[in-house]
Amino acid sequence: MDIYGGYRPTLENILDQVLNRFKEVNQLYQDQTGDRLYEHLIGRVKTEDSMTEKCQRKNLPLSPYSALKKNRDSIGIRVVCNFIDDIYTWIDLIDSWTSTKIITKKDYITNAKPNGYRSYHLILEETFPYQDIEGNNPGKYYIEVQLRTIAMDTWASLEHEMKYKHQIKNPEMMGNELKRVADELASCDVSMQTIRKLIREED
Ligand code: 0O2
Repeated sequence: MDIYGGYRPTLENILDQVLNRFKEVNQLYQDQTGDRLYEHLIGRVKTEDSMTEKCQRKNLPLSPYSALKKNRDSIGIRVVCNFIDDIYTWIDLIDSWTSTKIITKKDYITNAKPNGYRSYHLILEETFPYQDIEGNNPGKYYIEVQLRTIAMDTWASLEHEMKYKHQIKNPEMMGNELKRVADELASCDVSMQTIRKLIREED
């Protein structure tokens, strides 16, 4: 069964447009200030298997409506920044986009998850000139945006890898170790931020 009900090309198209917008904003910021607002940017339409698994996990019917409306991360973007401040600059910028509505904000940077996961998550709602699953045209689509520093991203990638690909023999010890590393990396992020501030004050 096609969990996206034929909408995948539309989702890919929207993803491209949103990625281009982030690239343009970054370029404009760089032209104006000399600094980049992200180190790298990635995006994906969630795979059919992953969306199917998520619907099953949440006890949702396996339907395009569940995939596109009940779940709001069919389109996902990850903005990996050099410094913590850049994440909050992005949030202010996105907040100012008149065509985009931020419908949820989850600040796992100020409030890290108990396992040490840090990131800032937004769900955006935006109208595009394509019919949506409810028959509206222009249609409403959701985009999940994850904003992180390089250090947060490194941790999340390794933690994800270990959690899903390895049979952990001592999960409690590994969990404690991962949490310790997450806290050390968070402390490095704060130090790097302070160094940048000091360098900027010298200019
Ligand atoms: P994938 O394959 O990365 O897309 P929701 O999505 O709202 O139904 P939840 O848990 O409320 O579920 O959303 P939340 O907290 O915003 O987190 C969703 C995404 O954040 C996950 O997507 C992961 O990408 C990432 N994430 C959250 N917690 C962790 C964590 O502890 N470790 C790592 N490595 N990533 C995390 P998916 O759909 O799980 O997977």
